[in-house]
This record gives sequence, C-alpha cells and structure tokens, in this order.
Amino acid sequence: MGRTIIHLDMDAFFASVEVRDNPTLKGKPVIIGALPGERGVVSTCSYEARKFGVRSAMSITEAYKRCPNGIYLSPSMHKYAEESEKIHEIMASYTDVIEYVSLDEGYMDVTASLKLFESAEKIAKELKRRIFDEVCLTCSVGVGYSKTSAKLASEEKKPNGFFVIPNKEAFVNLIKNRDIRILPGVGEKTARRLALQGFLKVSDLLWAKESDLNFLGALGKSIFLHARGIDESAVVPNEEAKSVGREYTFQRDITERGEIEDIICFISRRVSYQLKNKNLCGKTVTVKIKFSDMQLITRSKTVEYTNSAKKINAVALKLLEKTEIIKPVRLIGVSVSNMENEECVQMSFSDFLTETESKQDVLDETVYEINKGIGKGSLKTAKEMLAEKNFKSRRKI
Ligand code: TTP
Ligand code: MG
Repeated sequence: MGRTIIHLDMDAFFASVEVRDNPTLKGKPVIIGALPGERGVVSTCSYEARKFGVRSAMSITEAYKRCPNGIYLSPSMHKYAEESEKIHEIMASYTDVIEYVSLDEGYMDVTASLKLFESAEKIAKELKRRIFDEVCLTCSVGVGYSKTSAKLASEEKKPNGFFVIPNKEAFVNLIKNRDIRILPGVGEKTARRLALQGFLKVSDLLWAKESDLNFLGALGKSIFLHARGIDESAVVPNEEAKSVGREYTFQRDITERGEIEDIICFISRRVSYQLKNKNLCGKTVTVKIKFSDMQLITRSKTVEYTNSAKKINAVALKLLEKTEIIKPVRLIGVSVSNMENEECVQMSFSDFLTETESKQDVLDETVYEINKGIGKGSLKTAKEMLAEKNFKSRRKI
C-alpha cells in the first residue's frame, strides 16, 4: 500500500520568531547570526533580507555588504527551542509517526491517520492554521508519497506554502529539467563530479544506467533511485528508539576534529536539557557520525545513569576519540538511551568521588535551573558559547 507523508518546515524560523516578538521588525530585512564586525555567519534571515541576496551560512561581512540597512540580531536558541516544542506538540496531534529533523522541520507519516482525518490535504491545512493561530508563525507544508517528495513539496511554494506531489510520475515531471543539485545527497562537490560525466540536469540521469554512477559508490545508487522518484526510507519516530537525542546535518562538510568536538559539546547540552525537561536519566550515550559518502557509524558506551551535560559530553568525546575521522563529516548526532525516571535513579558512589566532580554537577544543575527559569539560555560556559557559534555557522537543517 502507498504511503502518505507530510513534511513541515517553518518559514525563516529564527527570524520569524524575532519579528513576531517585535512587530516593529515586520517587513524589514532581519538577519539572525553573528553581528556586523564579528567573525561568523548568518544563521537565517527574513525573506525581505533574502531579496538583497543574504543567505544562511554566508559570512556576516558579506551579508553586511549586501544589506547594510538590515537589522542584525544574535540568536536566542532557547526561545526557538521553546517555540519548536509547541510546534512539535501540534504535529503530534495528527500521528505518532513523526521524525523531527531539526527545531523547525519534521516528517509525519500520516498513512494510518487518513481514516480519522479524511485526507492529507486536510491535515496539512489544519497544521498550517493551528500553527498560525497558536504560535503566530507561518510554515510550509508538503504532501508526498515518500520523504523526499514531501520535502520537495514543502520547498516548492515557500514561504507559507502548500503543495502536493502525489506519485513518482509527478515527482519526476516536476524536477526533470532542474539542476541535479535538487536531489538529496548532491552537494557542490558531487555535482561537479557528475558534471564531468555529463550529468547536469536530473533528466540526464534518466538516460543513465545504474552502473554509470558506480564511481560515486553507495551515493551513486541513492542518486540514481532518487532521480526516478524512488525513496523507500521510512519516517523513523525519534522516540521509538527510546532515546533522547539530536542530530544535525551540515551545509559544508567538517574535517577538523576540534570542530566536531565543539559541536558534540553543543549537542550534549541540548540532549541534557531534553532529558531534564522530561525528568529522565539515561545510561547509554551514543555518538552518530555520517561521512560525506553517506557511510554511517555509531559508537555507544554504557555508564552510570546521568542527565548532566558535562557527563554526556565527556562520554561522547571519549567515543569520538576512538573514532577514526578519515573522511569529511556531514552529520553529527548524540543520543542517550536506556532511560529511567530521575526519581528511580539512585545516586552512585562515583557521584561523590571527587569534590570537583560534585561541584561540577551542582554548577550544571544551577545553570540549567537559571536558564529554565529566567535566563532563557543566556548563561553558558565560554566553551559552550564557542561551540554554539561554530554549530550555528555550520548547521544546515
Ligand atoms: P531552515 O529551515 O533551513 O531555514 P529557515 O526556516 O530560516 O528558512 P526557510 O523559510 O527557507 O525554511 O533552518 C531552520 C533554522 O535553522 C533557521 O531559522 C536558522 C537555523 N539555521 C542555522 O542556524 N544555520 C544554517 O545554515 C541554516 C540553513 C539554518
Ligand atoms: Mg525552515
């Protein structure tokens, strides 16, 4: 039986939250990221700023050249995370099968929900209306028969868009005359390698044999199938694995081990917040790394129950230490599994091992409480600030 998938993506997410909270910014070019004069990049910008050629991941110096009259703001990650929770909650009222890929984006398999909600179009339109009424933000929603088609559909009419790609034929028709980079996994580098073989548009691939793409290894096969609208990948609910985690794909591949460490530090803090918000502790930490050729590796270690950012980060870094990074990295994830409610977890002897260790725990807990209460993430360690900056400059979705 065919599947029906919805992909939802918020419009200019960080910028839209800032405009919503300060209506004097409405209609203006708003740029979120580093501030002019700083080293760093654009996280995102309003559609008004995009008219000046400003884009995510562009250096802030370049953005300022293109849009000197823009309004430049630093990101407030905690505010965006809170809005994201509300959006995720609305999405969860239509199906249990949801894969959240980032704060502002997720796939919903609504195949089984159609009996209850009539049609995917109806669910999609209701999602848009509720997010607008309850969170005062707009999003773009795509309906497809696969994850790739749903994502393409949501991008098709951005911002505040809605589009349906009902089947493979419609998918191929829509993209056949477009640049090959529209296909998942085809970045600048792969596009250049494909161009050398004469593959520029998607239609060029439709004449190819699968073996013509062998030079790209596993990625070649995936590109060959995507060009024909074939994508069997399942929507994997984040909770199904009974773990709490976050993973991010990056616009540009990462080669420096130091950068990977910084990003793991940032993600560990986010995972710790998620665990604490749910009153959970876990004892298995997993690091996931996907290389630019799509090879995926995961490394896990079971320790004592914890939800401390510092401990999760320490275990994750130990796992990284044992991992060979011989190829550019495209995705990094950290998760914690084997969970128990915080109340059920007895303190272990090692919690009292050294004075520094227990002081660190108290500090960690205090930072969490302040951030949760009034600070909204304003309190962070210097290392975390660096990690967050690095993370933002790299992040894709
Ligand atoms: P996107 O969904 O890629 O972008 P967007 O929501 O700002 O705009 P669009 O309407 O095109 O969907 O990313 C979601 C958020 O993630 C974005 O608001 C900011 C953040 N982000 C970064 O920090 N760095 C990046 O390079 C990108 C692409 C996004
Ligand atoms: Mg978005």
